[in-house]
Amino acid sequence: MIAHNLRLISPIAEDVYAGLTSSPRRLPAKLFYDAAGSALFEEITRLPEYYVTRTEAAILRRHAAEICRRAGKGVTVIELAAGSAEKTRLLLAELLRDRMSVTYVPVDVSEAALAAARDSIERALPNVRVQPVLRELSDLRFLARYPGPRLVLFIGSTIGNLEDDEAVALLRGIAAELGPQDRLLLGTDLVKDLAVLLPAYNDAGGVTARFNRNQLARINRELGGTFDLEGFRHVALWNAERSRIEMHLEARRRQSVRIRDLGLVVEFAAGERIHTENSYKYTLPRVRALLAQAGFGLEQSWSDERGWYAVHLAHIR
Ligand code: AVI
Repeated sequence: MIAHNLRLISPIAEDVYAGLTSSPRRLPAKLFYDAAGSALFEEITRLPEYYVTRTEAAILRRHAAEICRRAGKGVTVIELAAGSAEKTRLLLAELLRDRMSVTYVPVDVSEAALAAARDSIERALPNVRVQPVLRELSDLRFLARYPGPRLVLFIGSTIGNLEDDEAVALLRGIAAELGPQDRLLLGTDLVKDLAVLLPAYNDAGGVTARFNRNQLARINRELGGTFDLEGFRHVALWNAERSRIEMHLEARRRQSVRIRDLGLVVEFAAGERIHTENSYKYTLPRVRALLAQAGFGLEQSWSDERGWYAVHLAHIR
């Protein structure tokens, strides 16, 4: 089957075909975020083990005034991979202290997440004009449509789900659209004790396992797959060499899965894994280096007392 045919079948067909026929097998993390996966991710953000969201929110709450002062008064706020935009409210509320209205542009691949973001922001902050944009982050030229000064948010540790070269390419794409008045606010998770890291990706209630398996459920729903979800074990491990948490789905037994719309049968050996996600954990020098490679200078970083997470304000150089 040839690639352009696959694209016609479904937007996920090409990635699924390429990933499941590669060795080792893999599926791209963006496959998590259909409506069901986005809802599961929201559940993850509220788990006691998942410190990421809570820690970032605390940093934003504590430093909102300074972040907004440095970003400038009249900014348009554009949030990449916005999700439910829960934490962004803290910044928008702060901006509204000095202004009658703020324009907020959440950008995401999930229509459901954008609708939820719009509803919750409009309900909580009626003076915020929400202008959702449904798209992937591969082409950022649309940023030029919005009046400056702009504050581009890439928070939630989303950068951690990208490889370094992808992260730098994305940051470069942002930098290319920004002027000297504009700012980037970047949220990064930091390297920490494994006793904290591992449970965050393997919670006792099994929500992360369901989130992981939703990739298989989605293939069943959208491409006529026959994955038995219970036939795959959720695996989260720390790769010290690469400084990342990896998530995999491991076949509990030998099995054969048919994916009708791809005309594909995949044979899994017992113990064979599908690599579904990387979540990189950074140090401050590494963040500074990534930003520098993309043409950004670091203006200020804020962290929590335990040094688990950091938020960075950057400008183009
Ligand atoms: C969206 N992203 C930052 C999450 C993370 O922590 O890497 C996705 C996630 N995967 C498992 N739990 C949460």
